[in-house]
Amino acid sequence: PPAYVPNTGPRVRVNQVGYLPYGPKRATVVTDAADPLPWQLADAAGAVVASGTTTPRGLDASSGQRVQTLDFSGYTRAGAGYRLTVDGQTSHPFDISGSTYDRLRSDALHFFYVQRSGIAIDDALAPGYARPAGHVGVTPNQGDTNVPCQPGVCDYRLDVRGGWYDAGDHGKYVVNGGIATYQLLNEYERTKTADVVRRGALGDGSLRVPERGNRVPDILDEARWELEFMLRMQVPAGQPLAGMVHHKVHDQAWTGLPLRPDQDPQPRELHPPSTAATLNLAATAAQCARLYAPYDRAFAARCLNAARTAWSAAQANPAVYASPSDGNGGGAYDDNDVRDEFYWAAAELFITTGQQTYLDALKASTYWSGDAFGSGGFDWRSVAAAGRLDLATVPSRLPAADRAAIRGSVRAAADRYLGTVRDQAYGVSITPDQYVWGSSAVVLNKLAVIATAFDLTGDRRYRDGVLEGLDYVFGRNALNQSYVTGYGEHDSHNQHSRIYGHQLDPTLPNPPAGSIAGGPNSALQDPTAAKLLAGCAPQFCYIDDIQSYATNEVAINWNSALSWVASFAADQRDG
Ligand code: 9MR
Repeated sequence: PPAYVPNTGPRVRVNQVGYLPYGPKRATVVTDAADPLPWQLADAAGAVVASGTTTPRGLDASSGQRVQTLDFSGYTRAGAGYRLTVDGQTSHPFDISGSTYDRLRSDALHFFYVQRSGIAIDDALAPGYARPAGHVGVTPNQGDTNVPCQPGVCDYRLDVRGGWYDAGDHGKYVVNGGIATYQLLNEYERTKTADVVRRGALGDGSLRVPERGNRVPDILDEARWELEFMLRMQVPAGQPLAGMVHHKVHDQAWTGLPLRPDQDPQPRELHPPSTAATLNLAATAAQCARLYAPYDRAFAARCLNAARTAWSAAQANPAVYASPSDGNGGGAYDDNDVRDEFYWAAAELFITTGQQTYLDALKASTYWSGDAFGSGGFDWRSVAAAGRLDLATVPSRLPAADRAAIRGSVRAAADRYLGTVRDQAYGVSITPDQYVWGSSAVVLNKLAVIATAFDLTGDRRYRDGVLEGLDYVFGRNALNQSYVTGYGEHDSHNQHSRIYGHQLDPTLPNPPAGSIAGGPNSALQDPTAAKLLAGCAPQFCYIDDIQSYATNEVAINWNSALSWVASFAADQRDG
């Protein structure tokens, strides 16, 4: 028998949070029945308000289950506490509401505030999460205000305070900080470029951050916390490799759980610069230059200068790779193919400056005509899509014919990803082989591509695909699991984290509402998963246990994906 048998609840699987009145509404039923089954939708009072029959889908490879699907999109009346009944099983309750994603839009961003390093977390802003500033040089901390390099790497020390803790550890990585920052900045920039947006929803006063009331959109305040950190990671002028960016800063050795950041006694070390980290700064600092210009011209200018310096340094040092074995005390985030990072950085610099040199670099890139959208979407290691999406959506001096081709490539990728949502009986945007470390973000980043196709075309098939794809995240899946803390009847809340250690110490909190778990990972890359989940079908390779870092961690790049898609979905309330 398997070592762990999850409680998967009723066999009717729904989005436990809700459905938009004018969005798609589908559910999946686990059943051995071969023929279509009758289904009923009941309101909170138990009255049947809609009914129909299911569609058999056969054996689902992602779960190993026989399943059927049903569609109640035709029912549009808003309300709370609806339930579906099929095959003698009644689903968890859910809402039909235009505000289904409103709270998630801000909660998914609030996660970043609670993850901040270098600042005391204020109980008034984050009740239950107050803690002293982490890594500001107060004992027992040994950084991050005056951090030496690993032996032999450099002779100087840097003040690299601030930024966000990457995930459940206390490390801070420029590769990964980069994609998370990109995604928050793009979430903001989308409010200027897309048609269907709720203006002001990300503006000043929208988030629980200390900077609220400063007349700067709060999402920009949050992203700036990481930008300032990444800027500090740049090798100073006059030093060897000046302009390059240190790959990461973290503890010399792994610490145990739980451990509040301010109590971390480990020595901190700067790891060698890398071309990938340098280009992550070039790209995000170029975004910074255009987006902060209306609010803080000096900061925008500082960003542009850093972006240009980083670009030049990367060109002079195009193949400095982080070592895959540099994984003690922090993640490796290794990547030995930086053609996509060059493309992304060139794209952001070109959009911001309009300068020919960056267009030339784009045209020389393998990604100029090559496919930026792999079957696995995009992630911290594969970032060509980030550049491609921005070239498609942000006004620039790109020649019209080139822009048309780029937009066509976004639509083509969205069509492929949409095909997956349709093929999968759980409506998920990934194929059975794509349940990898951080699969939740693979799902969400594909949805972001589909969403961008909607922004470009207004074609509702794309919008509906995004909304249906989200249902998987909130419970329409083999485990009946909502992967977002505080959302749904059966939510992930024991994610791997040194801060949110409630499972190990009841005086500590669970992750804040709006924190997404990494999600099912067939490779079972931690001892807990390996022991308890051996032999699992892809969707079952997940456990809501704090020890399972390979299936159940929190991370900034996963929450940035959730945040982007949540913001898109919240904008779709009126149909
Ligand atoms: O998200 C990263 C995933 O793509 C890698 O497969 C995995 C192993 O290298 O590392 C993940 O990132 C982790 C990082 O290395 C350290 N901090 C926690 C990150 C999330 O688990």
